[in-house]
Amino acid sequence: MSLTLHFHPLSSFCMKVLIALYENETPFTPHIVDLMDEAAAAAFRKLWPIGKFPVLHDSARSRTIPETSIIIEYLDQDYPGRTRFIPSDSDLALQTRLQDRFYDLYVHLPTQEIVGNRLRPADKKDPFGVAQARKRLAGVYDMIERDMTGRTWAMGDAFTMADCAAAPALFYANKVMPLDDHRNTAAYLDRLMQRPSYARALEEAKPYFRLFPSED
Ligand SMILES: N[C@@H](CCC(=O)N[C@@H](CS)C(=O)NCC(=O)O)C(=O)O
Repeated sequence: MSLTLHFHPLSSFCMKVLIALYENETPFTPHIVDLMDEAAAAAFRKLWPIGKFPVLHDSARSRTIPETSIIIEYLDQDYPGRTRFIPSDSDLALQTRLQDRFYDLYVHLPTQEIVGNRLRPADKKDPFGVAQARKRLAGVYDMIERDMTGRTWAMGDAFTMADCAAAPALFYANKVMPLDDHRNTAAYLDRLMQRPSYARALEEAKPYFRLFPSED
């Protein structure tokens, strides 16, 4: 088994890659990184000085691959399975990458901003940043609601990298700003949560959910 994933089960971006690995039952060695542990964090930064996880290491090719979208593209290219994450048609591939960027940058990052603010000390809160993030989420919820009309997955009938990105982004976004009357989006999130690959990642994260900050 040449692949090792350095990750944490509670981390939303790590879930994105776990979904891709579980979709194709790709064998890998899981290595849980506790960033609160100084030695573990220092060892992890040697692998990827930016210090954000997940990071995939492939000992067969001596490659260290950071960044979720790049990891999923790498898996699709070098360890393909029954679920193809990037369509072979070049236009559809571009649209898939756009959807992936959309969920990462405009759903996932504002959600991270809101959660991150909850973890800040009382005198270091950023209410303006949180208000901006909530405004961003409100706008993108409306866009997703329109886009998901009559669609099963982000790209239509096929499950792709865009859905790997959407699942944890929408899961945590819904926790900090409920989807409420965005019915197509809520139904899409339900489908994502029932997808066996994501259901498994959520099940494995359960023991850590008590660490999620639920209050602003
Ligand atoms: N653009 C990165 C984002 C990864 C990311 O933000 N990971 C978070 C966990 S969800 C992290 O490592 N946070 C710890 C830190 O920033 O110190 C990717 O797609 O891999």
